Amino acid sequence: MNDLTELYREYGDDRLPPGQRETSRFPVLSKSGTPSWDRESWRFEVWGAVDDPLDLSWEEFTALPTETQVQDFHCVTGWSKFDCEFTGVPFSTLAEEAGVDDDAVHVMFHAMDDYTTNLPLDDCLREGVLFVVEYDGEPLPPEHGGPLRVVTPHKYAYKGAKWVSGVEFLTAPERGYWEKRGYSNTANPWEEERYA
Ligand SMILES: Nc1nc2c(c(=O)[nH]1)N[C@H]1C(S)=C(S)[C@@H](COP(=O)(O)O)O[C@H]1N2
Ligand SMILES: [Mo]
Repeated sequence: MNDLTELYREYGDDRLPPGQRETSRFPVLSKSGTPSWDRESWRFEVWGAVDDPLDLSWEEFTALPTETQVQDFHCVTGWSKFDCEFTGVPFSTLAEEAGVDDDAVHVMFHAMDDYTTNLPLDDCLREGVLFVVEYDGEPLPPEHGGPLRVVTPHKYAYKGAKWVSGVEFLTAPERGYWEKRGYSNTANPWEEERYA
């Protein structure tokens, strides 16, 4: 088990970012409800500035090596949940599988509910960025993004796409769903980068 709860030290003195309150619940925030999926037709794709685009079935995806991490979760609406146990495939593992091009600088995550969110490639390659399949040792609940979601402990949680279906590597920055609608593009919780 990898403990990432000390990650805040890079950004500030307090584990709880400014303007946040701690909750023990795990609230659900979705722009448009929980999409349905089935194991047979589910696909996960990687495309764009890569040598080997991927198109994986659920069986193929879950054959990738996973790790379990404990990390904190910060929602831009003001709550933080400490000590979430997530099991998943590190972003860096998928990047290696796909062979990211030298000119890739940015990433767009795509989700089954037509949500998108973007991050610089460097931010994605950090240890805490996981494609999560389990929460607290159980399959990720559908309302929290099951079967597969992204988590980004160094950013507000809108940078982590629930129901993620694909990753696009880009040679120039682009903005995702909330980033186009007034949320901060950079989303650092310790700088309170909430709205642009
Ligand atoms: N696909 C998708 N991912 C999403 C969202 C969404 O609406 N659709 N909402 C984002 C927002 S604003 C937050 S705060 C977190 C909430 O995750 P939770 O519902 O598990 O708490 O998911 C993020 N990822
Ligand atoms: Mo959010």
